[in-house]
Amino acid sequence: PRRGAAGDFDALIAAEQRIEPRDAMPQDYRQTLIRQIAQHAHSEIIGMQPEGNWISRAPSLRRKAILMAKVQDEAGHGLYLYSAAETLGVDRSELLDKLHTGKQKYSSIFNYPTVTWADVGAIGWLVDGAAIMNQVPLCRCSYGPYARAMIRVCKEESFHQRQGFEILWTLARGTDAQRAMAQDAADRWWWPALMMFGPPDSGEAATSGHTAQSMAWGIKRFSNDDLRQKFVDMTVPQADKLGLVLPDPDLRWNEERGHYDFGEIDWDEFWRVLKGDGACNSQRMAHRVGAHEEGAWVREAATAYAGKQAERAKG
Ligand code: FAQ
Repeated sequence: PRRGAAGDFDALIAAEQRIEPRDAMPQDYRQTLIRQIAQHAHSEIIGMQPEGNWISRAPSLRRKAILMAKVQDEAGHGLYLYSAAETLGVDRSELLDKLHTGKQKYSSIFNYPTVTWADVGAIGWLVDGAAIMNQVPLCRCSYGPYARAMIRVCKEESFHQRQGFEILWTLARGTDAQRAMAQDAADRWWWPALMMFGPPDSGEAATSGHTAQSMAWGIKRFSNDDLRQKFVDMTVPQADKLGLVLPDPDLRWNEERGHYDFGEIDWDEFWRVLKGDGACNSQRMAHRVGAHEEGAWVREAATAYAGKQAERAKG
């Protein structure tokens, strides 16, 4: 298909070709991408907080160095994603304002507290595990800059997932207290990790409103429930290897479906957390806004420096 003229968009999508920043695109496609990419970027930077909580208390120098590198990776992911969003004609500062005033969201998962060191392991294993399941298909997303950003992000997320698994592996083979700590973390993170995939595809309560259109546009490649099922199927055998029990009495292999069946998710909890009523929502936002305000001088200095460089280049 040709590029650039109105009407080419549908042909490019039908031919499974990438949409690039200068291509014509429907306003709703642009807005959907801005919403999703911004929410994704916000999740990456807010997601630094729960693990950042443990940097000063990591149990060894090696663990501390690994955790610092991981949290720094999340900052990097945020930066690629804000850059990808900017190719759609929005400004990063405008997106941050929307985060800070609650007009844009970040992932529900980061409103849960990290109360023990094992939570750092559970985040790597379950939260990064869910993130990878959701993000690998986004490497084939129809919007070029988002798809390309996802390739590197996914490589780093796989490393994060393994480091989380390794923390829990070590704890699960430690003392009784360490094993109990690992089990407690799995108990608390399992259900919230399943909620990361978003509301169900169908049902009586609120469902995923954006999936059908996003799939037609090649932004999403699988529905929320399909990805959730893939995640359960991948994770149950890993829990067995760790010797941890997932907190769901209804979890069992269904020979006929070729998938694990699992119990009801508490969608009231999910919507409550989205509305701001999770354990850490206000703490996360206060910390983020505070960090942004304290960083004002850095932004001012960088702008002044860039101005001076531009002056010098001129003359
Ligand atoms: N949290 O119609 P759908 C990470 C909202 S991983 C909050 O299904 P959609 C890595 C949704 O926005 C986490 N809100 O929506 C890491 C919509 O709201 P609206 C970030 C949620 O977009 C690990 C409404 O519910 N990953 O950060 C959630 O088609 C460790 C209806 O939902 C991404 O963002 C939720 N969990 O599908 C970092 C991946 N789920 O606008 C640090 C990219 C749904 O109608 C440490 N995003 N909502 O008011 C996506 O793939 C999609 O946006 C979904 C939602 C699948 C999340």
